[in-house]
Amino acid sequence: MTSKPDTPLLDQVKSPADLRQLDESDLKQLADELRAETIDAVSITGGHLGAGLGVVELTVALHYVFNTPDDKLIWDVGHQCYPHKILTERRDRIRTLRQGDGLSGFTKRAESPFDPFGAAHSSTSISAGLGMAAGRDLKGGSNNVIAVIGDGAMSAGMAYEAMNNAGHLGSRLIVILNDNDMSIAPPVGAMSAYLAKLVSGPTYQTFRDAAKNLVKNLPKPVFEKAARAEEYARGFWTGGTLFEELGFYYVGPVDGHNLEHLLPVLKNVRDTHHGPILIHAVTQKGKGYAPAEGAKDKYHGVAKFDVVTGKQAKPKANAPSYTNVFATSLIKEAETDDRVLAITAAMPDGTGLDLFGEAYPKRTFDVGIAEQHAVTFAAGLATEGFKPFCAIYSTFLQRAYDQVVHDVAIQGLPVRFPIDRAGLVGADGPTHAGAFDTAFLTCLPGFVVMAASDEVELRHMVATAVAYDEGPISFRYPRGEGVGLDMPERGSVLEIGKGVIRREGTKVALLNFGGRMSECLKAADELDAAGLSTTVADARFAKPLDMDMIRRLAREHEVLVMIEEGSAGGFGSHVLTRLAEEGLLDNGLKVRALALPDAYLDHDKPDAMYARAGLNSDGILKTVFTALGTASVSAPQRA
Ligand SMILES: Cc1ncc(C[n+]2csc(CCOP(=O)(O)OP(=O)(O)O)c2C)c(N)n1
Repeated sequence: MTSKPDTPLLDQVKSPADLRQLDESDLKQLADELRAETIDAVSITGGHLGAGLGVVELTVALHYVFNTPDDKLIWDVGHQCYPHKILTERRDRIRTLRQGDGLSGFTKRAESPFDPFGAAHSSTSISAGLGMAAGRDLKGGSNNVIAVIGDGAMSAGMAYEAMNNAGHLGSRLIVILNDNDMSIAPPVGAMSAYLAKLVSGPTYQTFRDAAKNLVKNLPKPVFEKAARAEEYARGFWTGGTLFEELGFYYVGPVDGHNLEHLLPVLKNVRDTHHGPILIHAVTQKGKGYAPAEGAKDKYHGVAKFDVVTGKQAKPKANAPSYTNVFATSLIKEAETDDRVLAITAAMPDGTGLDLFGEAYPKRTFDVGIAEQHAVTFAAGLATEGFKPFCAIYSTFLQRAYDQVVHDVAIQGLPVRFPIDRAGLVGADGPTHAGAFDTAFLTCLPGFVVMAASDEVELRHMVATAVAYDEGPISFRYPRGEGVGLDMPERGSVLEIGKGVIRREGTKVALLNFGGRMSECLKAADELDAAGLSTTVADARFAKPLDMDMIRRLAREHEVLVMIEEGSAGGFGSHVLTRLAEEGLLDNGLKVRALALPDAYLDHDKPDAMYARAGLNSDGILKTVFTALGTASVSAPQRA
């Protein structure tokens, strides 16, 4: 394709098929335009920026060399895929990223054939890719499968499980290790140090390429012998790599921003027929945009921003975030109890444990993206008499469920689980929703399960978790800021399994578990105004349940509604079971359980998502009126 003068090349590229018509010499310009387009789009939508900027050249090179979507390209986590989306028929919608009805901020199968695998949680790409490669082999296919995985994602066990299996299966699979020496925070651990060593080693790639080209031209028997010698030389020169020990052919390190280096390497790999191959590409997070390159987190996740200055439009908060309240509460508790420890799985900023780490560096452990290990590591600390707070977002705790059950709960070990991002989280969508923790923890014998209904309650729950040493205990709290209450200096220890009545009424009882309390209070105001005297109770505990309080609510009201920002099978389900067991449903009590719907809700503004889920004051009112059979009477009063 010849480029029209003054027309951006990007305008000529709707899909990778167009890209492949360009001359190789045009690709640098295309990459520059793609980078500018990515920056401009994210300045409008907010979202993940640094990771995408680091893979612009890689994205161009991969789609140029490989025949996507027949060749399968899998992005680990998927947060770096915005340039990929722009090149794969989605440029016209790129400014809808992460908005309601817009493009997802991650790869998503339903969105495009160019996204062969959905992601958002890390370290799945090699497993998924190997499955695709094995499936292809069974079908007698010949397409390529390429998994791009970051050095941060490479800290999770799953990546090694996959490589171990790949080395054994021997299927043709291309893994690109995108090594930018960053996770969200600087990477931790021996693997990160090992990669740094590989990168800083001699530029043996040149030596090796030369050796390889040489041996290829030899007659077959001599070639075979020399190839073995080349393998030997490689090991001799580099000391071998861990990847080679696992059965991968290791290529690299290569400069992931230099198309002149990348293209020949990718073509070579495409045209040779090895089993599993790992290309070690070295990139820079935030590359090509000065404010990102200079930022501590390399602009991992950003709000809307000004492209010229890089200044982000963070709205002014009216109250401290729940995350901040958790961190400051734990710091306070740790002052008087030196057994309090904190553990994060590569999320020091997100969990607030960066603050705890500043106050108590020796009592803080960042274990890398390794939630399973984090939980069992915490269990080990608990056996030594410590009080580990294993702070993992609701969605990422899913990955460590067997560790929670087998290593913590069955042994009754007092590990504390602060569970941030409970409920719907907005722009990150269904993969990040904190939907299931209440359901998957309340079914475990001996677990204490709490949820904070506001930031003061959270402070109390931190104090309660410090004091509770009899077994595992969790407390969940939502994303975002609290409701703006005056905070006590220290939290009070709550009585285990006791709720609290927030306001007394006579006809309707709203029994809330967690962050929907302000919506309950709003609904109660409206119900009172409609002549329906309403009680609002804060359950505090989903396990053990406060059956004294629940019995009272059931006996003294006509309607009882349970509300929680979690899936069915959680708090409301347990209350219903107990009410049924005790015969409290036999006397005409109208009971409803409001939870998240049985669906994966697409990304949107949190309020819009909660409205869709029926978990706002309107939803509560509708439920009460429907239960009473008075929906048509109340509607005009509310308008
Ligand atoms: C299981 C899991 N834990 C935590 C996260 C949060 N997270 C998203 S991206 C990221 C860092 C990934 O680092 P890396 O793989 O090096 O990619 P980079 O952003 O540097 O390109 C983390 C910790 C996640 N997505 N999945």
